[in-house]
Amino acid sequence: SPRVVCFGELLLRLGAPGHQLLLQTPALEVHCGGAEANVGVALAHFGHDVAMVGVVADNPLGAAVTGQLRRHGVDTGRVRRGEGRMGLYFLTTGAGHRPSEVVYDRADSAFANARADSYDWPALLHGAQWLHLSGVSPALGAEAAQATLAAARAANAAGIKVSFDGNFRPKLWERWGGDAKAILRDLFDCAHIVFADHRDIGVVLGGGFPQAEAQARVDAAAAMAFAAFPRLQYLACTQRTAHSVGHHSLGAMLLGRDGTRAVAPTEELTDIVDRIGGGDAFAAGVLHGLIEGFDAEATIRFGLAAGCLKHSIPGDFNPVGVADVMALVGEGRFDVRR
Ligand code: KDG
Repeated sequence: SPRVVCFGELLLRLGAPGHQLLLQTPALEVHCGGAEANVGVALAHFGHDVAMVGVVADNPLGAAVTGQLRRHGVDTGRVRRGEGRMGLYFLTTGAGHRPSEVVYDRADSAFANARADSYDWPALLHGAQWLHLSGVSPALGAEAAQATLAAARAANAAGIKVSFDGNFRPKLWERWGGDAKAILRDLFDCAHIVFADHRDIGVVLGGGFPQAEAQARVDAAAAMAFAAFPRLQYLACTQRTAHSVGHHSLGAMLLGRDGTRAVAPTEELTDIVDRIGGGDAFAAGVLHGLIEGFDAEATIRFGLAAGCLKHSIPGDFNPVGVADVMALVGEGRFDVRR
């Protein structure tokens, strides 16, 4: 049985090639994505047993995406076919001072259409140690929100640790008018670790955080989260400053209820090829550290290194192994000795 189960929507991404605008040329590059699937693929490449739970369209597109996931080592036996279409997103990659742009085209997808009571969570989670969820799924509609919550609660009942990536997507919530604050709050309440910064915590717990230095704001947000959610043990986040589309500074923090506070030194990312999925690669890296029993310092450095590597790889997935991440760590900047 799988060690990690990821639940979420599988998406097709259609991107304008290079730095072109959408439909500037007749070509589109096809990649697979979906935040939770991205985490699953990264973990599979780190050598973990990962299974995906989800619903895809009953057509060749659904089969193709499922096949891609399988080829990356993810168990797709729990991905079923359902009524509805594959969700798409269109990507225009920015350059210089022109920002990237994402257009969602995913209403009525097989995943969004699936009824909450169509998942048998005890069976789907059987034998797992971790369940990874994100704020994307509950943003898709009432049934998807209920399904995500049912998954989290079933995991709690079975003693399976829940990893929750805030991934707040206002564009999706606005479409159906869901109560993001209340629903995300219930999900945070089930989590052992959240990937969230002060903005995500602000959405669920309210509270503007003082215009303090970035790390101090995360400290304040984490303290609020640990007080509000007794089950929560860890909060991890990256801290990003975008200088231009191709040049970002990226740091990361891991905070623990027990007072753990690990900060990975900020990296300069120049010549960014593709930043999409960077947060998912980071989450997978942190989960790898926790699963393997790295200390907090090593965990956050591994997570940040994994996230940084993703920026050099086209597509959503981060198909790199532990050795690739360690090689980056081994350059001295990411010192991950146990
Ligand atoms: O984290 C990457 C995701 O943003 C991408 O795969 C698309 O899942 C997606 C979403 O809903 O934004």
